Amino acid sequence: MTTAPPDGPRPDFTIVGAGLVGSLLAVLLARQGHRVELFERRGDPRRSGYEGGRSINLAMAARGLRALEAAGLREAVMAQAVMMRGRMVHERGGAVGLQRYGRDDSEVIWSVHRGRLNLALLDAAEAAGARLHFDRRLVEVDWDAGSIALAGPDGETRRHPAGLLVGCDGAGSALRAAMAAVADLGERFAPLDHGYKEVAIGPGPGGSFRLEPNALHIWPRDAFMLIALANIDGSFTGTLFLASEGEPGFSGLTDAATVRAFFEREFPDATPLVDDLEGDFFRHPTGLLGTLWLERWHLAGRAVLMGDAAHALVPFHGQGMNCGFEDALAFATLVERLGTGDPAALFAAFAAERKPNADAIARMALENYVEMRDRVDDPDFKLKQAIAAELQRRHPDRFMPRYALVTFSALPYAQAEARGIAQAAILDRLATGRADLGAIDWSLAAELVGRELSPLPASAHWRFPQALPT
Ligand code: FAD
Ligand code: E1W
Repeated sequence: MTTAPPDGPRPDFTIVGAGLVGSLLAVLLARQGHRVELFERRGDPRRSGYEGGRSINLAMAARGLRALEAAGLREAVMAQAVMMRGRMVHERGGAVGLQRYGRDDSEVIWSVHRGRLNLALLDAAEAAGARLHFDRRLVEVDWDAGSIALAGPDGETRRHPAGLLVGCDGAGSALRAAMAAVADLGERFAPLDHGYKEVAIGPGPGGSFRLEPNALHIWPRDAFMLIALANIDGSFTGTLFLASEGEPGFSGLTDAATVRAFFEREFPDATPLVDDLEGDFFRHPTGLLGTLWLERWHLAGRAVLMGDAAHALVPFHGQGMNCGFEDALAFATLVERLGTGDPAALFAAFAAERKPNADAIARMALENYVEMRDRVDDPDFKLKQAIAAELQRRHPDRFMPRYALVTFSALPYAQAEARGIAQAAILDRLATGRADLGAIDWSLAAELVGRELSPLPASAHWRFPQALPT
C-alpha cells in the first residue's frame, strides 16, 4: 500500500538492485550523461558492511573484466584480485595436480572479493552522478502512473516516479514479479537437486596461504564436490556443492559429528584447514541453485531485466556475474547507439542480442557440473583435453577449446556453444579406441578441423593484455 504521492523528478533510468550488475550498469549509463536512480533493498554496505563480514569470492573472467574496463574499473579491481592459472584437483587418494586453464598467463581467471567489488562499483556509480537509495525494497509498480513503491526498513512505503525500469534485482526479482503480473514472461525455474554451503579457510602465519593461492581448488567426488578460491589476505573461501536430499546430502548432515565425519572422510586434506567447520556449517544458510529461463525479458518499452533477474544460472562455469556484466555493457552500448527515444525497440534489440547467449551459457554451466564432479580426474577426459590442446597448437585459427572460448574470449556464448559441439564430435572421433596422444591420427584431425570448423572470428582471439599477478 502506498502512503504518499510520488516524490522527486523522473529520472531517465530507474535501476532496481545495486548488486554487481545494477551498480555496473549505473556507472555505464551515468557516464553517458543519463539521469540514473538506483534502488537497493539492503543498507549501504559502505556504512553497514557487507554479508555480515563474510568473505565470498567469485571467479572473474575476460567478459567481466572487459565490462569493468569500459567502466574504468579494471585496474582498481585487478589490484585486489588473485590469479588462478588452473584447477588444482585433489583426488580421493590424495594426489594433487594443477591442470592449466589456458596456454600461458594471458589465459587465466581471477578470484575477486564480492563485497569489495560491489563497493568499488557503488563508489564509481555515485562518482559518475547516479543517485543511490539504500534500504529501499521494490514492492510494487504502478504501470499506469509510471511509479514504483519502495518499502524502507521501518515498513513505511514511498512512491517514486520511474524512468525506464531496469531489473537488476537478482534471481528473486521483484520487478520480474511486477512484470509477470501484467504479461506472460514465459518463466520457468528449473531447480537443481543440489545446494551449496560456504566454509572459511583462514590465513596461515603472517598472512600466508595454506593452499596454493594461484589456482581454483577442486575436490571432485562424483556426486558432489568442494571448491576453494583464494582471497588476497591469505584466506580461502570453500564451497561445498552437494545434493539436498539423499545420501550423502544436506538433509543428512544435521549434527556436528556427522558433518565432521563427512568432511574428514571425503576431504581429509582440506578439513584441518577449515577453522570452524561446524560453526560455518550450521551458521551459514544452505544456498539453493537452479536455472531461470524466461521467454521474455521486457515489457513494452517500460521495463527490462538483466543479470540473474533475467537468467539465473547454476554456478559451475563461474560465468553468472561475467554474463551479467556483459549484459550491462551490451545494454549501455545499445543505449549509446539507439538512444532512449524508442524504448520498446531498445529493449527488443537488447533481448535479441543477449537472450540466445544467456541461454547458451545456462546450458553450458549445467553441463560443466557433471564435468567438474566426475570427469576432471578421468583418463578419457584428460586424453581429450590433451588432443584439444594439440589441435589448438596445430590449427590456432580454427580450433580453440570451449572452456577458452567461454572464459578467455569475447566470442558470443552461443557461438562458443556451437563450436564446442562441433569440436566435441571431432575429439570423440579422434579419441575413440586410442589410449594416448601418440596414437592419434593427425592427418584425419587436420581434415576434420578443416571441414567442420570455420575460421575463428577476431572476437575469439581477443585477450586482455597481461595484468600483474598477485
Ligand atoms: P545479485 O548479485 O543477486 O544482486 C541483486 C541485488 O538486488 C542485491 O543487491 C539485492 O539486495 C537487490 N534486490 C533484490 N530484491 C530487491 C528489491 N525488491 N528491491 C531492491 N533491491 C533488491 N558468477 C561468476 O561470474 N563467477 C563465479 O565464480 C560465480 N560463483 C558463484 C558461486 C555461487 C555459489 C553462486 C550462487 C553464484 C555464483 N556466481 C558466479 C553468480 C553470481 O553470483 C551472480 O550471477 C551475480 O551475483 C548476479 O548479479 P546480479 O547483480 O544480477 O544479482
Ligand atoms: C571456473 C563456483 C565456480 C566458479 C568457477 C568454476 C567452477 C567449477 C565453480 C569452472 C571450472 C571459474 N569454474 N573450473 N575448472 N573447470 N571448470 O572456471 O569459476 Cl564450481
